[in-house]
Amino acid sequence: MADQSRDESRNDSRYDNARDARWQARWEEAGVFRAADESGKPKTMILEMFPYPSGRIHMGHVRNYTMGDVLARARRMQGHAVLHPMGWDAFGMPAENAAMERKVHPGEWTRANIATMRQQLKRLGLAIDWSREFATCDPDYYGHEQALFIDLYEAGLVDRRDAWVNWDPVDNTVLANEQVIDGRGWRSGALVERRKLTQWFLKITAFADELAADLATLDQWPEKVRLMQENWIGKSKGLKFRFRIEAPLPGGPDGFDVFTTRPDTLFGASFAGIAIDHPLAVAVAERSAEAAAFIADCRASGTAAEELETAEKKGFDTGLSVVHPLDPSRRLPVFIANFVLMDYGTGAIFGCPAHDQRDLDFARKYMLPVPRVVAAAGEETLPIGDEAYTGPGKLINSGFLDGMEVEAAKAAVIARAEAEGWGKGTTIFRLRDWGVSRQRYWGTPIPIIHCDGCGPVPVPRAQLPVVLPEDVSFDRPGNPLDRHPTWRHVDCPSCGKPARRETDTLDTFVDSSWYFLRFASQPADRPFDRAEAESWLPVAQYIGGVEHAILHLLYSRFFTRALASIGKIGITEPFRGLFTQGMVTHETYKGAEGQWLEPGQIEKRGEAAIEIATGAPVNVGRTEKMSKSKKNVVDPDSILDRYGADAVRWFMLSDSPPERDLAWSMAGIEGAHRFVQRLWRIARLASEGGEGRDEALDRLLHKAIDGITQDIDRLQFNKAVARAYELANAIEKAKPGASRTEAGETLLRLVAPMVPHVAEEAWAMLGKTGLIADAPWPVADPALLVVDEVTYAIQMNGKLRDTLSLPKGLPRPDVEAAALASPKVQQLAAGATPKKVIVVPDRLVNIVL
Ligand code: ANZ
Ligand code: ZN
Repeated sequence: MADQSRDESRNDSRYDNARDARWQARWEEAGVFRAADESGKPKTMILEMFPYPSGRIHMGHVRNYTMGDVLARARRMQGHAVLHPMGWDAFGMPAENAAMERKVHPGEWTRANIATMRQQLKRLGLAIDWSREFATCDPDYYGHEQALFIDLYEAGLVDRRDAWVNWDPVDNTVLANEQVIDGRGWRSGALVERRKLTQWFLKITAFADELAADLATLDQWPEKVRLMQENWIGKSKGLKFRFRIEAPLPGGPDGFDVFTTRPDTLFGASFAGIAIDHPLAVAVAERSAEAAAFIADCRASGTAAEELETAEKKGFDTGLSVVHPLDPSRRLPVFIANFVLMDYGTGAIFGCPAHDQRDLDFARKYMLPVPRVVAAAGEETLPIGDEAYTGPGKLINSGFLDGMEVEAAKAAVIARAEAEGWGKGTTIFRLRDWGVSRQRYWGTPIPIIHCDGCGPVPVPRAQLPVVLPEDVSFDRPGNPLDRHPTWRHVDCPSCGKPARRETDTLDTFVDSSWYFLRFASQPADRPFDRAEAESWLPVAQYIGGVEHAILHLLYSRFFTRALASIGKIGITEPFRGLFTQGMVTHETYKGAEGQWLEPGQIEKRGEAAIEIATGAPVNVGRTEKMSKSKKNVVDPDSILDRYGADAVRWFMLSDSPPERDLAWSMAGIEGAHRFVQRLWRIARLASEGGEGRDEALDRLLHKAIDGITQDIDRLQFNKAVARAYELANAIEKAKPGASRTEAGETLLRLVAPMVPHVAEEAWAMLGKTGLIADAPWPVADPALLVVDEVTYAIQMNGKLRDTLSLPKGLPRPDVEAAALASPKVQQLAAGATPKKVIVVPDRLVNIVL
């Protein structure tokens, strides 16, 4: 087929992108990108975050998958066995919404989208092992996920407990926080209620400490992502202690625990605060209509942490008081306070207004005292104004702590609390257990059966997968699994009596928390084979959007670790390298009536533009992320039709550093298209052959090999592109000859990972046997990389004996060897072996005899 291709294209003056499909078919037939256990080769897994099959591929996907593809192709050429897979994150809400809106089954909608998007991706010529493709909605995939869920359940890493949820009373469903807009359901517009429901949780908090600590080992991750994860996990060290209530409510609790990160400020306490959901607040509200009204009022104005951050501080004085643990003669009033969260720490605090801003705002409003207990030198008598003092200093007005620095005072209070038995040094985390229950149809059924006698019982493994029923209706709101006539009725696997299937499905983030394991190994009878998965993992380079910097990555890290803790896998971190790419953006256009216009509806006239249909002037707006709502999207298919895969790929890599946004422009894609054609012409120049060398071109070529190799290693594709342009320019200017031929052929190999189709075609035209995808990666000759010469002073025992002109940046051993080989040195040394040779790079060598 190579020869045929050569005959057909040999005399063409252009590369015809109709040939893209032929090369794609050729790769597929030859199984070039099948990941195999090629013995002796290093194994490298390159992964881009798998797409949600929403309908069509967008330019963001194109950019993401092109980057991964360049790396995967380069690694193959560099002699690695490469695994570069693709699949579909196929469960989730949009499919159910489509089902409700268009009366189509979510599965049908999803499958159709996958078919479309797979075809689109294939047109890009990605070096993917399609034999490993799967969708998370395949019963085969989610059946294995159910098995893993049961493994975790049996290991005690799954929990079932009550949790507050956002309940939409019209749609009869639980809403995620993002689905609540201004307190109303995003679809129904109904006022959302807070309800307590029994939910399934994965115990991610059991690994909170490790997940935080091991961020330090992820040195190939962006610093900002590690920081975001660290903040999300939110480790705090402090003191947990008990306040005793002086006169408890009859039948009510006699005290409560608080958590503080500032035990040093305990003498500055002027009140205690409890959350509106705190058991003591509930007990107070049972006896006081006023308290109940206050709590209801707080609840109505929102209880999410972000809302409370900005809300006005409000409190209700319970009339109770607690005893100060360091000074039993003092009493502190207890308030129900809106800024205390029930699900952090213990749900209760002591307020120290002088040194905490929220407490200060609160104290000013309720006219509580503001005693200062920490002061910088000279500020001991300075009163606190509107701003709490949170800086360093020494303790004052604090009995036995007076004169201590903050850190010493913290330790002293913790030591005293522990010695006297009223408190303990504690570390807490902001991270919460992962609520995975969704009252939804289109997800992995949770493999549990509820029996009145036995409680929750896991589905026996032999009965997996628990398959979603096909015959469901979406004509009514709520979970179709709940109202299916037969699906939920089963016998208890344990006692055989009639029982009920769990109808909650798993959060789709569970599906994406282990898909890399299934890509690496896909036995039929278990989720993955440990040894095979370990041979590919951890993923050498993971690439995706920064919007997944927290949840998806944290859940994947947790899931891997949880599986490791039960001996299923021997790695704890799934992704060794992580790269977060920028977005693809485009100008926005508005017509005369203020309506959004698509790029295809306008014509640019310099900086200005007109609407093609009407000739009316167009308002050219900001360059923003491509989005359907602003109509500033460019459909990959239409660009592929016109310019071919290589031009699109080249443009995606060329204009911006990959971590930054890339502004789509017609000028950019046209420039990329021109470069693809230039490559073709360069290949034809190379095919002319010739004798004679051109040293300058040789040097430039080897500089390009060295530079492009490093750029690709660092994912700095735009730099690699710039170097390819530089080399192309030089080749076009060079005279025919061996150097030009060599440079042309080598350039093809260097850009093959980026523009694989034209590279294959040209390779074949040049009469090369085999695919360029399989060709070895060029290696730079170090001798051709050195540029300048420098003069070295050669000393013996500190005395100048000779000077040598050597290449700048020459490696130490070479410098040493050159110095020892100098005739003058040889003569003076007279056969003695030097004790030591000191090399100061690019300056001097001192030989100590
Ligand atoms: C007394 C104190 C004095 C505090 C002071 C701070 C400064 P991080 O660092 O985020 O862990 N806190 C504890 N539990 C809370 C809850 N459930 N809702 C709202 N606030 C809570 O913050 C720990 C501090 O946040 C704790 O230390 C507590 O206030 C407050 F000068 O205790 B502190
Ligand atoms: Zn039973």
